[in-house]
Amino acid sequence: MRRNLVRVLDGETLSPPPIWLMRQAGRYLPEYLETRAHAGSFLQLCYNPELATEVTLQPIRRFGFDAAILFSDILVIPDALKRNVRFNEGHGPVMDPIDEDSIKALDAENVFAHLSPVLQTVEKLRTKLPAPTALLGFCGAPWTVATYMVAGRATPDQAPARLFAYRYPKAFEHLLLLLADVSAEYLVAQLDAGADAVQIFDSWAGVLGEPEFEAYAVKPVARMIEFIRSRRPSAKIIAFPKGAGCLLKDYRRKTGAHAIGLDWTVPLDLACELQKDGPIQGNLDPMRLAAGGNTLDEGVDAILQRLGNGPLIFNLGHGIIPQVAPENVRRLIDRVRNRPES
Ligand code: 1CP
Repeated sequence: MRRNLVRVLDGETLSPPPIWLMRQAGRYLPEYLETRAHAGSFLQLCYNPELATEVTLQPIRRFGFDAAILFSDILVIPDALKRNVRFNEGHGPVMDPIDEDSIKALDAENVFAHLSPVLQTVEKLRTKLPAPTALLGFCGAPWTVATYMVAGRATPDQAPARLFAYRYPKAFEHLLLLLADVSAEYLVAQLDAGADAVQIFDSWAGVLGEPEFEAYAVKPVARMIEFIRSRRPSAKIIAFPKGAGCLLKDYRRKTGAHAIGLDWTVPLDLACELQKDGPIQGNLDPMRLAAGGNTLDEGVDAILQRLGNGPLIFNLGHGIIPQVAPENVRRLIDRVRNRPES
């Protein structure tokens, strides 16, 4: 069966466009909070195929999105690389900050044994999802994952990783290459386990200057996509370089991604230009979803008017925030699927 999301990734224009939302499973849903309380820690939830399957399915049951995204996190890779990742309530992720010597000592040997519960979740999901619902796998882009590994925590601008990369360019490049290779293999494994497509999240691409964007955001993602294509030529890949702005222009050609995820700051004119080269995904401001009402409707209508006549996957420009009322998500989906004639 050719699922709608895959049809758009193949270049088709669908009206209405398929819709899913980044962070569609998560803290804005009461059923998520309940399951999470049973799991113990957030990471235990990620590594429990039964419960991770359940929280992936929750937004599908409630809203009938066109795609489910595997419930996991980009930081399972540093966790599998033994960086002692923890998620402390209210403080975001923390891990042991990496230095030059610990980069040399990184050992990718047992990464796949460690990640096998996540791959079991993908297999389970494919048997439980409704047939028309696409399943998305994902990972973080090497730059974004490296920023957390260097700082050992969330930061507002990834200054520690930017500084580290200038001071220790060789070690930093080694880290990016290792992450690219492990992550590419991980995505191939997710595709083999039943994912219809995969998304590479480069959430921190926007803090890089132009030469650094080329070296740290474009090159490693291009390397990953080349590897994935060499193993699975029909693999469908979405890349989301958040905050890339005008550097988005050559990103698809340089990385080889099928579809480009756009954050909410990307002007619809630029989005239209990018759509001439292939499918795009995005880009409603998550705060419009939180605000609801006419603010939400106007944002949806503007996107559909400008981008609805080309290959589009409707999404937010970044993840749902925990304060969002579930009824706003219902309203968004209804608006996308049954937009009044203008
Ligand atoms: O339950 C909780 O309190 C934990 C909140 C949470 C959730 C629900 C975290 C911690 N991760 C997730 C799940 C998650 N993370 C998914 C699941 C699928 C879905 O979208 O429904 C995905 C795809 C991610 C990806 C992720 N994790 C990214 C890339 C996307 C983005 O938001 O930019 C990043 C940067 C992370 C790191 C991370 N994990 C969690 C938090 C709070 C963060 C961000 C830390 C920061 O502020 O820098």
